[in-house]
Amino acid sequence: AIEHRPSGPRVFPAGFVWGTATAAYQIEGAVDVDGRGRSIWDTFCRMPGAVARGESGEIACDHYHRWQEDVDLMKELGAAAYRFSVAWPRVLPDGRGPVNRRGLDFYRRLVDALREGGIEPYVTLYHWDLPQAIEDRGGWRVRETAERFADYAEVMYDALGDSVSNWITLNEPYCSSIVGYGEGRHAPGATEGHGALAAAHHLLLGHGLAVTRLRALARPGQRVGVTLNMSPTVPATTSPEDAAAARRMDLLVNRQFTDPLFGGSYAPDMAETFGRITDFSFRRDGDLETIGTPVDFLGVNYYYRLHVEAAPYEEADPGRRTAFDLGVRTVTPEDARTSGLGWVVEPEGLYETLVGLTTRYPDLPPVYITENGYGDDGALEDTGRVDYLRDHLAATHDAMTAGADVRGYFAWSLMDNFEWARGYSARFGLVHVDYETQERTPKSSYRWMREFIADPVLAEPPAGEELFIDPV
Ligand code: GBH
Repeated sequence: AIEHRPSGPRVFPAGFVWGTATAAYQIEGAVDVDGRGRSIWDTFCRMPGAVARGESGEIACDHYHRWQEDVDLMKELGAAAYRFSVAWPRVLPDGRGPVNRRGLDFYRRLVDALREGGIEPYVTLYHWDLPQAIEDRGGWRVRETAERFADYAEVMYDALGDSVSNWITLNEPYCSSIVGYGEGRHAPGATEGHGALAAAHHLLLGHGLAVTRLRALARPGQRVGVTLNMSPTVPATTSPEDAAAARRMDLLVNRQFTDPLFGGSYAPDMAETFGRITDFSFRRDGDLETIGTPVDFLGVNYYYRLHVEAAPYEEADPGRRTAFDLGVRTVTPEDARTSGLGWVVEPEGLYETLVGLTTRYPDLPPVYITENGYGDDGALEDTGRVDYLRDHLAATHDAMTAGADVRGYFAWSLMDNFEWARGYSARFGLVHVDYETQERTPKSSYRWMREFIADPVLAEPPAGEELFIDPV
């Protein structure tokens, strides 16, 4: 164990990057405007039962038209950075071939406004909205999609490379592959074992190819990274069965991605765990080298830990009782602190993630927390969100004291938005959005964050109180 006990207030270093994050399909709306092509999320949202109440990102926050107001909210917050994603089908309506100039113009306007406002853009190239035309050719199941992604990355660098210095290839390849092609809970809604693992591999490959292309074009000081969602797993009991179940879950969510990206090898237990559903025929010589192409930073999205117990098929998580039956069930520990959505709130999991990555991968690049946030039903007096942010910032600082090289933090999210399969009922914003009027109203958390960014220090809690509980 690493000693990290804080003494005195937690002071974040000068130059630490503060920002907020969003994603194209969750905020833009305007799905049929200016020549945008269709994405797999446009299709998925029309599948009966796929999204709560049949909602979709068709209008969302109408950010495509209201971006100036949203940039003003960021300026007022005092954030030095903003992480957003580009909708691939806005730029390449068929996923490849002719470029849609009007789509590019939107991102040009946005980037110019950000820079004028002193806000550094962090651009995610892929936050789940695959062009439907690419899905029709097999989507991430097929190798060709990795090549098309690298081509698209180059189109974006040509268009914005003069003004954007921070590029993120993928957001959460775990969700795009396992949740989308394996568990069927995200677009394209498939429940395939081999297909989902092939998708994970091709996403990693596409990332590596894009890094190589972007690196070849980049000017000095420009950087390329990738964002992963990290959820440490905890066995529910001390039984060896639960320990093994937690390890399978850790492989599925975390190590499947981090080992080839930063450890130079596929995770050693891939064959043992997934050998029944795939022969890994999608792997080719040289892929591992491409996937492991060094990056300038790792983006970590952290929300929760997963408490796992072994379970027979009939009792496994319903969402995972697909081609991905891993014999696991996630449980909420008794007395757990939970968010407005029932998610376990455990800042020590963020500490564990940051210190764990640092320990496990000696060549780990600097880390940015590219998402961290709290979901609820949208109260303006969102004390639960303030507590969540404060405690996770404390955990981040403690991880830095313990040796983790963390350079920035992006709160998810600037404003309430389309929360994927949950639709609009789950809200993560620092700013409330009224979807009838599109009125934006800052919440308590927005004001808290503004004060914190202006003076990023967490005072010591009074005796007897705790700012995030020490990890063991
Ligand atoms: C992030 O994913 C996403 O990057 C971001 O777009 C999203 O808004 C944010 O989290 C908040 O959720 O079966 O439909 O309940 C975090 C990882 C993985 C969490 C999928 C929710 C369950 C989907 N997510 N998970 S569902």
